[in-house]
Amino acid sequence: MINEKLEKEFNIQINKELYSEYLYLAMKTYFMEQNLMGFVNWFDVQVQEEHAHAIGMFNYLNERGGKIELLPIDKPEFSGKTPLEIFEEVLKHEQYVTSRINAVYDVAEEVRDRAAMKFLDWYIDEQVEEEASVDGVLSTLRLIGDDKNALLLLDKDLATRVFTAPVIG
Ligand code: OFO
Repeated sequence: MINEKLEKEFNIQINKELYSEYLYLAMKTYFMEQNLMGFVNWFDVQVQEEHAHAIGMFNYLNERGGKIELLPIDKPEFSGKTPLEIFEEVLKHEQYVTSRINAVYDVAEEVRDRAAMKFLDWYIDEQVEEEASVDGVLSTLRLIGDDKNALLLLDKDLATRVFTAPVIG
């Protein structure tokens, strides 16, 4: 049976992952409007990844005998008006999610739940990858500046991103 405090943290984190899915779905609409279909693909993959992150936690909490409580998902908000500004927000969001995962881990450590700590290691590694992948796109967007042709080349590149269902835990 999972500790109650940790159960609460898992439920909050399931909600954060579902919010991430929602946020990236919202951001995708900006790129749909711009007809930047490679970026749209990038966000499609991101949406699927966030869903997998949420379900991974959902399944784990259930496996540990925890009570799943689905919390309300906030309306996704972003204010970026350019690809660069949007990716700056994506990076900020991923940094926030990293801090959230660390907070869940801290509670697992506090209640000495070694199995949960081991499970959360996957998410800690995943956040390193998430931040690096977003940072990569962001650096390219900074180099591109106002060059439309270079932006189209990046769009073409992002069209190649493929979703691979992760094996979590
Ligand atoms: Fe779930 O990694 Fe992004 O938010």
